[in-house]
Amino acid sequence: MQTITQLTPEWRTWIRDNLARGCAVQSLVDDMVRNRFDPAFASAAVQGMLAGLAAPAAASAPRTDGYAYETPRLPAGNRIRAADREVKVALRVERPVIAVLDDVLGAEECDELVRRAAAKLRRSTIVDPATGRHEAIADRSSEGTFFEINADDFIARLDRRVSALMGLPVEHGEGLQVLHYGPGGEYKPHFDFFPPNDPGSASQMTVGGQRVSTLVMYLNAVDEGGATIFPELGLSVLPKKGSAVYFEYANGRGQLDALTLHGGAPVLRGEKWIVTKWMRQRRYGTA
Ligand code: PD2
Ligand code: ZN
Repeated sequence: MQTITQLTPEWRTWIRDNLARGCAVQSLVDDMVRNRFDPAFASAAVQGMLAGLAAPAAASAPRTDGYAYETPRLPAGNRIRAADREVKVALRVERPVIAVLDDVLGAEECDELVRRAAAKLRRSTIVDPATGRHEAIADRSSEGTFFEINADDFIARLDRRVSALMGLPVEHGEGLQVLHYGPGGEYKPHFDFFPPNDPGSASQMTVGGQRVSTLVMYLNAVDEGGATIFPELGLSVLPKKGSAVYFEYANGRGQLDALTLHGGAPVLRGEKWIVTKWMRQRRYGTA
């Protein structure tokens, strides 16, 4: 049975009204699943709206759920000088803040990352919302591996470039994570921030605080499928070797943008390799 991974305006209103009435998150998720919603999507959607509602609404807040858009951390312009490389901006979305970027990595850099990662891939995990522990689940059918910040000259050069692009110091970054998806591999829609009401989030945020932005860089072109999807926007970014999609979801007030719900669509043919950088509010690494 095909499950639903998109919210209509009616469902948004239904979730918002019920949360405002004090209904339990799980009861809303259960109702949505009974109405054919994907369970992980329903949970992420309700948690995300709760995050938006719980955030203090500024008097000048431009959006109904209170997220105030500030100047993006990604530099302005058609081209961005990112440390040692000039990156081209192919697309910008203002609300939520998303950009598609070309030439973030050279072809040889992509191949080198794949070569290094292939030797030490492990089944990917997600953060269990209840415990904060990393668990392997069916929603994320990929394998991955991390590279410590500044692990060596090659990784340090990429960390510096990505930090310049994302407008935050290298030390705010988690180590680069390479992911590999085979045919059928996917990552169901989710938020990259830690939902404030999940019991497991606090332990994730003790070092570095909340995640604020993501850069997903594509290490190969996928034969069919494998787009990065933003279900709230109806936007699909197709993998292109060396290109990337950037999005940010936490502002200076600590509000979180639920419109950045996103996922990795199933790989229908071929394979997909990406490398991801997540930035934190504060210093995360020891670099
Ligand atoms: O593989 C992707 O395109 C993807 C999509 C959404 C990866 C992630 N999120 C992630 O690693 O957080
Ligand atoms: Zn993600």
